[in-house]
Amino acid sequence: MTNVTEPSDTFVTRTGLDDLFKRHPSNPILEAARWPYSANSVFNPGAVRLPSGETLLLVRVEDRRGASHFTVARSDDGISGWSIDHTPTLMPHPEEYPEELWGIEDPRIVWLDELQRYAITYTAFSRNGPLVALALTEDFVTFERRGPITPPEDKDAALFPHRIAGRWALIHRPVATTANSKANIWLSFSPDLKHWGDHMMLIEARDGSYWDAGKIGLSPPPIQTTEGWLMIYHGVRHTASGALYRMGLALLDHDDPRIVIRRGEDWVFGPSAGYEFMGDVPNVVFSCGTVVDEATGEIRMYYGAADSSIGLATARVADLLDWLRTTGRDGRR
Ligand code: BMA
Repeated sequence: MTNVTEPSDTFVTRTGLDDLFKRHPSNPILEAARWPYSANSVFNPGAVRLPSGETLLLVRVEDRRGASHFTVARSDDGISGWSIDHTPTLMPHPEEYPEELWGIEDPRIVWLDELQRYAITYTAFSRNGPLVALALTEDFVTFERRGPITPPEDKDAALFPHRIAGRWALIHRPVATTANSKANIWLSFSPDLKHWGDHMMLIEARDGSYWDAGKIGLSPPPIQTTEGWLMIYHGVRHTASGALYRMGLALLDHDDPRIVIRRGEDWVFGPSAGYEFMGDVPNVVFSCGTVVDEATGEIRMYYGAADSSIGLATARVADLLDWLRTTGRDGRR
């Protein structure tokens, strides 16, 4: 007879968790030191694969004042040989868009078939606080700004690529004005990309010691899979040495994304490499874009490391879904 408690099945299935995402050996793949013009840091890029097969990153570049803008970087293989615009691609334009006074940040890109254009939802930052703004583009050369689509404080937003039951749907992250400033993920609907309503809380930050207690937000745009919309979201843990940003998974119903089918309890990707531990904001991995190779089922996640450089991590979509199926829980909590 022994009193030693056997590990539970749940524990056993959690081993090997670190292998879900694999860091690329040439990480960080993009850094300010290799930028064609003076920049403090390059991070949190939106990502898309163009019809030509090229990977395009819309990179958040922070200048030495502290304000951010976006610059396009293109690569044939999505890993190396980046061709970077020699001047900023999209600058804040506070004269016409005062909400961009202190910069534009964290773009999420989605191709909208109906409009035949890419939609970029990004954070516009000013003394009124961060809010979500929308711009449309065909070619990442000229952009049509549609202005703010949410009031502050709100960020971490992405559209779904097509209408759902006749309306556009937006995932975003408003911050509550209650004493604890709890920040949950919300879903809103619009007939025209301008007027938004039927707001509902989609996924709630957990409590206590959880990695995603108190503050969560969408990371890349939702990813269409055979089992529903795969959502990679970030969670923030407040520690004695500051905020710790990690990412976890949830799955939304394909036809009705108000339904949360599964939510993982553990984080699946967190800082562990030197360039993620050290930088302007240590202990941060933060993704705004993925590219999925339909033929191989591989997902490439581009992410900001320590708000300083850009890393690439890959996983198999089937493994992420399998992990959610075996270890996830039902529902939004
Ligand atoms: C979040 C966002 C990200 C940033 C992260 C860590 O609130 O503003 O742009 O990477 O904080 O600083």
